[in-house]
Amino acid sequence: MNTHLLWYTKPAGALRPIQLSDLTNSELVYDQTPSVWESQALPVGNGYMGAMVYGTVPIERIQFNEKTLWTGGPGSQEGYTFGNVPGSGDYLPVVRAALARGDKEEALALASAHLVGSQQGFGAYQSFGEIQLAFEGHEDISNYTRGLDLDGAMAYVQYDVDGVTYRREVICSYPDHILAVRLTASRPKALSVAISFLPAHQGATVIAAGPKLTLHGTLPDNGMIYEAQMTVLHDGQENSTGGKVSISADSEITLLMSCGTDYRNLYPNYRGDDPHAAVSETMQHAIAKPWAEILKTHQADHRVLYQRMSLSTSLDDGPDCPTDELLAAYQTAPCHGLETLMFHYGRYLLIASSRPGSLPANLQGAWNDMANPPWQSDYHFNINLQMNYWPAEVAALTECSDPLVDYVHSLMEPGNVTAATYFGSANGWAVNTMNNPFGFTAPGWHFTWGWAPNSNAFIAMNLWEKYLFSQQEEDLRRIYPILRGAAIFWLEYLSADSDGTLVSSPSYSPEHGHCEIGCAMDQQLAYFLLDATITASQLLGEDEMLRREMKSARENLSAPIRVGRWGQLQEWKDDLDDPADTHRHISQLIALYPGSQIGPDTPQWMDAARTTLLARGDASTGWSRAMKLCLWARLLDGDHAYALLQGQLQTCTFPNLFDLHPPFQIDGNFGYVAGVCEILVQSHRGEIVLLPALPSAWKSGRVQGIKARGGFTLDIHWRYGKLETAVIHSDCGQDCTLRIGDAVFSPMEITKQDGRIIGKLTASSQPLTFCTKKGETYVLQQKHPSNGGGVD
Ligand code: FUC
Repeated sequence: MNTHLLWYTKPAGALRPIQLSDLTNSELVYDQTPSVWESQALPVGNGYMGAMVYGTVPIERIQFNEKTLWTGGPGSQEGYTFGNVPGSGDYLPVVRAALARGDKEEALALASAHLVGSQQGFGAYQSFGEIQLAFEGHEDISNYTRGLDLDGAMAYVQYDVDGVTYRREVICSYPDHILAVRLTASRPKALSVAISFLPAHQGATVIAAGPKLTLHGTLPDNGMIYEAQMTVLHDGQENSTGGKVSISADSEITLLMSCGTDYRNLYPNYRGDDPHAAVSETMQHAIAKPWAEILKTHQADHRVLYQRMSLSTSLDDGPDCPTDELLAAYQTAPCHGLETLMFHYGRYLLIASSRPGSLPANLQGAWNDMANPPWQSDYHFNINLQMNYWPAEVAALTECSDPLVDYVHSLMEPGNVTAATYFGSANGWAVNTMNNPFGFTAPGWHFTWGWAPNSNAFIAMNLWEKYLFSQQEEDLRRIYPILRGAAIFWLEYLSADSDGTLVSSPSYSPEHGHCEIGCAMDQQLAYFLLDATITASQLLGEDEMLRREMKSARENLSAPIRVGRWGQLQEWKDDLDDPADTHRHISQLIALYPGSQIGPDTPQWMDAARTTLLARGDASTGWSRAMKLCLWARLLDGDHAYALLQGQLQTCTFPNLFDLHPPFQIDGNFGYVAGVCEILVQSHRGEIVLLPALPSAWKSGRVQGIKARGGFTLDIHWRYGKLETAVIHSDCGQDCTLRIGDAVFSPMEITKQDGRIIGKLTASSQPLTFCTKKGETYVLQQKHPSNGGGVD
């Protein structure tokens, strides 16, 4: 099978509907039937824009988004204060005092009343509209197929009517900043179509003039101006009336669509220019190019990122059958090709939803067809946004995390007001559980999910990882002010507990509780952040005084990791964990993944993490399964990690391979990619470990282009469940420390490019450290290559 292609023999809406009860034993009951949009349509995107292609006949529907089209924020009818409620911070000492005297009920009541934000004007991510293409007479069709080519970044639909083959291709180009649709017919003069724009919001106007349609509107809620222009290039006749453009072409039609809003990510107004000029200019550039050039530029741009990695986990990928059938069959007969396809799909989705200059990927990436999407399709900082970017560095898509760096930077100014308003920090910055692109940094409007001071540190972890992988000073300089501001927040927010140690108070383990002092996640993230910022300041030779303060705070933190009475890793400072608890958040294991405080050299903590994970069980919602996949990989248990991976495909994946929470939430797609990478390579504890958690089911395989911290790119080949060869490219000339697990046949040798042997490694031997030169390649292979002995 082609592991870079999703394909179907029916349009969206005609696949067998999914019964959620069949799919998931999720703890969140979601009683809506999944929509065709979320479960069957296919996504294209260029970071700025996203579109979902239905592949329907006789009317094709292409629903589209532009990432900045949001209700809420400044100018919102409801009013907007960035969520901040002045005076809230007066209650911080009062809540702390209640906790200090052990009155948790009183602390929770006070916190619920006062340590909350205002929901006013939070807003939601919006659908922009839909392009409809009506093909008269295309009722009786045959040989229907549609698909999404991940390598070519193109959705397509093809079918026959009366002996003519019709094909449409849809792309969303980053270099040209447009959506483009190409229509062809195999017989001259057989192609005609009526094209219309359906705006998602009332009050928008659509004007058709010549070959052009313009959709223009202002969101009633916040006055945001939006505009989309579509130009139809063709070689036939056109007729534009009643908001539609009808074309009868000789052989081909190309639609180009550009759209934008007057949003600008600039505090405090978040408004820029009317989008008309920019949208028109983009269109002018695009219409000057033939389709072939637009396509070529688009695919070349996409492939620079997409082709950096390749993966196969088996000699036999699986049958060449439609993706929905493959997924259905996976319930009983898992095929490795689908596992690989899901991996490539996650990489594709990140490229399509996060490119330099765009807003970051939100809860649904770039795709939403509603006015009130689940959780506003916002930026959630208590796991979801972080998970979106977990694959970015290790899966060689570092450019895709650029929007995250810019975005977090933009939170510092509004976040400083929130830090001062709620957390007693005049000089730091904060963000909490939920955030919109208008600087909403306040706690959420319910304390029990909305209070999340650790969010700044948690997202800083993604940024720090960017530097750990790239080793570029430029990255370090970009992220340092963000880390520094977050570290200052913690220095000012931390308070002394009765035992004299520094704690986060109040703290609330995400979505789980209780109102406590020093929950594990807060303490672990404070530790991580201080530690990383100390290192960063040392590397840059800056902030010596501050560094001293950070060191002292780090040493005085209440222990971030504690082992409790049933051998579990404690979620709270007090030993409160319930062994029967199966909550989806496992925030106390952040130190295992994505953090790095827990590792094989801390066996007691590894055991405790395992005990916790076993108690929580495998069943869960989409993102939580993906997180458990990453965690089991870090516990070096490949078979358990694989069980999670399989479970995600069996219970949390729609036929279009979107992850479901339910409903659709994209974090699980990204967490899946990160988890597969953790299975193949780990590098979070100062050494590169090859195949640390290889599932026994993945007998033979190859991964190319995977990244390791320290600036290395690896190609790894395994056979019979054992490492065959590894090629290590040194991207920045750092020393390399390499370890191989038990999955090797015989002693292995590492050689330089010139063939000289650097050293030997055997199963479970000590790691080998060697110098590398930037740009050079090092090869690890068996000393006496085996000719097998097992079964592939
Ligand atoms: C977190 C999770 C929920 C959901 C929401 C968008 O708060 O606890 O399960 O994923 O984000």
